[in-house]
Amino acid sequence: MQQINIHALSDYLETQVLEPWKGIKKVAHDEYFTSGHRTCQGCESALVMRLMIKAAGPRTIVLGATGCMYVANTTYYSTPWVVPWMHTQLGSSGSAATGTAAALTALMRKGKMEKEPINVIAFCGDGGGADMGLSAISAALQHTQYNLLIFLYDNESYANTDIQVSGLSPYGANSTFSPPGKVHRIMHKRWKKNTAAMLAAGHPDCKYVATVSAGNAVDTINKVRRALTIGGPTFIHSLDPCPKGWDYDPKYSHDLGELAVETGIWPLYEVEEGKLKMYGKSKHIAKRRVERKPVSEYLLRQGRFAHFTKEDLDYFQGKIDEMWEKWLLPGVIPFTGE
Ligand SMILES: Cc1ncc(C[n+]2csc(CCOP(=O)(O)OP(=O)(O)O)c2C)c(N)n1
Ligand code: SF4
Ligand SMILES: [Mg+2]
Repeated sequence: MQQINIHALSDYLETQVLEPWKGIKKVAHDEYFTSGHRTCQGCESALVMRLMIKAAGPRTIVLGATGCMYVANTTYYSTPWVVPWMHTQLGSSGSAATGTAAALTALMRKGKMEKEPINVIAFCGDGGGADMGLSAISAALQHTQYNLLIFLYDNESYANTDIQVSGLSPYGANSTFSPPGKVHRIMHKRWKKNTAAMLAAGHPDCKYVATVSAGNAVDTINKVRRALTIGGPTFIHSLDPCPKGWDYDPKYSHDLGELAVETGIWPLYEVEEGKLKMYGKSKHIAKRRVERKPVSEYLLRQGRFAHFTKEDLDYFQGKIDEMWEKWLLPGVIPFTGE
């Protein structure tokens, strides 16, 4: 069997250099996620797909795990994707990304394809990515010989199959698996997994991990561009308000994304080659330049928390206060020293 020299493969590790776009006016007008999808009105994840591929550009292959962004975007004979797109199984965004990047590398090495840096992006939902596919994502982030981006769009439930609880659903949220009852008001008692920080801390060779919110569109775009430029396996986690699962009027998707950041529930940051940088309002919160808004301003605008009492709101607020006031790295790493 022919031995493959991993170092020789570095010839094929060139990436596209995608400079950041400084301000909304500089953002390209080209669209690669267009009409033809059937997502709900106000679906933030659909906007996130549009921003993600706008940032990456036309020389990109997108792999999509099962979930809303597969089912609603790839109806027979109709798709919004203008770039090559392939479905992959619910838990396999990590393996599909690694396999695609490896295949491109092999084809270029054998001269069967022209040598060219092609972006490989695999997206997954919170259920498919942070629950079922976590091990495959972890493996992908260790394969430093490949360029790929895993993009997790987090609508905080298994939405496509009618809003079941995932490991990223927030404490207490009403879902089809956790409806509040007369005996137990709070049915979902697990705290949301700290996914981006877990992956950043646990994969020291992964050069780029970031969190985004589409309310901050230019930041979202530029983080995708940075991940693809820096190369190797990278990871981005996006919090996406979902009118159906979160139960609010679709016109408030943007507001809720902003509120998640302003209340400190969703910190915006990036970890590039081990260096942490907070972004936007999260930076001001971390530096204590601005006060966090009360979590009730975010929670009570969503029907999934309509059953919350003062006791539940206080519990939630206490957990968020702890995250910013007691954690080793406020908002990011949850240890406390002696
Ligand atoms: C192995 C497997 N189990 C279950 C399903 C059924 N299923 C399809 S989509 C989905 C929900 C996925 O949730 P998430 O990854 O959060 O994406 P979302 O639907 O929220 O966009 C499930 C359970 C499946 N397709 N494959
Ligand atoms: S259920 Fe939520 S994530 Fe799925 S298409 Fe509707 S708004 Fe988007
Ligand atoms: Mg989901």
